[in-house]
Amino acid sequence: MQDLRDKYIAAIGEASDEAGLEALRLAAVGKKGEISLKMRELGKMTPEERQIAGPALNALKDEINAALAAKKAALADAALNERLKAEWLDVTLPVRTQRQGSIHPVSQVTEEVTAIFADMGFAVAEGPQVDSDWYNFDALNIPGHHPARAEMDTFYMHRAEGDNRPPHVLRTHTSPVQIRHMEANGAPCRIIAPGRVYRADYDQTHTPMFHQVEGLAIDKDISMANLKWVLEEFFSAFFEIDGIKTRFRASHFPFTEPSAEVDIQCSWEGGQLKIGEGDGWLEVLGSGMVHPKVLRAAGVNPDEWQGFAFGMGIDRIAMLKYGIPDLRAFFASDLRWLRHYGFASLDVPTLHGGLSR
Ligand code: 2U9
Repeated sequence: MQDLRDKYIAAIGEASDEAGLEALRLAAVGKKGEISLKMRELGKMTPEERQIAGPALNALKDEINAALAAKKAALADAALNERLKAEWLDVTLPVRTQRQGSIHPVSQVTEEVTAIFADMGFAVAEGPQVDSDWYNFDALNIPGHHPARAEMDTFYMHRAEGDNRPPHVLRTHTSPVQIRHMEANGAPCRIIAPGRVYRADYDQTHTPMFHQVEGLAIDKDISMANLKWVLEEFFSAFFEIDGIKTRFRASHFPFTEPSAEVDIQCSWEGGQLKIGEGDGWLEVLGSGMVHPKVLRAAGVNPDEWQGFAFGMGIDRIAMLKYGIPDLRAFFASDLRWLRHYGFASLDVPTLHGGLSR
């Protein structure tokens, strides 16, 4: 027994890894280990012999198990120390000056738009990208039979058989965000809702996911005149050109009455687009006075409140401002493209610091 003890205590002391330690455990106290086999021999002994050998074997087994556990803990400590030595990090190092990642033009333009509207008192509202067809359509005065439902090429969520919840869709515009905002906060309100929207459409000028920003201002006496001023302020700040002219053309949307499509002044000389000069016009936005039915659906009394709404494509205005020719490149995750069109991550656009650095 003394030999067994010395052999295993020495071997455990010398074990250099967990696998070696486990092999020793099996050889000593495993089912067919040497000490276990010795314990089986107890049955063949006389009661007197057993009284001496039994407790001695148990004590030996306990001693070996304790040595194994201690060695296991020591090996784990040593392994952790090795890792800590290899994986240390100096958090006091200065940041890298070389640009690594960059800000996507859609993120940059969303920040720019947010900064400009924040300056005019608009808060940012957000909502779910999957919403019920009530929030996406009915509340916006687009009933079930309305052609706009089909025109918007809606993605419907799959519903299991027997699921009686209302149909859900990937939102086709950010308008449900404004409905939810009015429902929760009532009037007056002044918000923009930027975010992803989805329509089943894919060609040179359409992607199934794109980005919109919509605006909503509700108060007692808001008119189309306020809308025109806000939009002209926005375009001048966004394109960094003073006094951009706008043109309002009568249009029709189910959620606004009256409705107008808005163009900005531009020239097309030598095949090059220049914004804010010349006698051409470029359509950039849809807008109007919020339809009374839409206000009522959102729990706002249209006899008391009125206001304007507008919507535009963020990807589209990003292309115009930064001269990006191909919409699909926005979503191709091509690193060379991102390095070319991306923005420095520490340069946050602000009105006083400059938007498009
Ligand atoms: C509420 C009430 C009214 C938002 C509006 C438009 C006109 C519009 C398009 C521009 C280009 C979508 O990205 S696009 O294809 N949008 O023409 N959007 S008025 O009207 C609202 C929104 C919310 C509660």
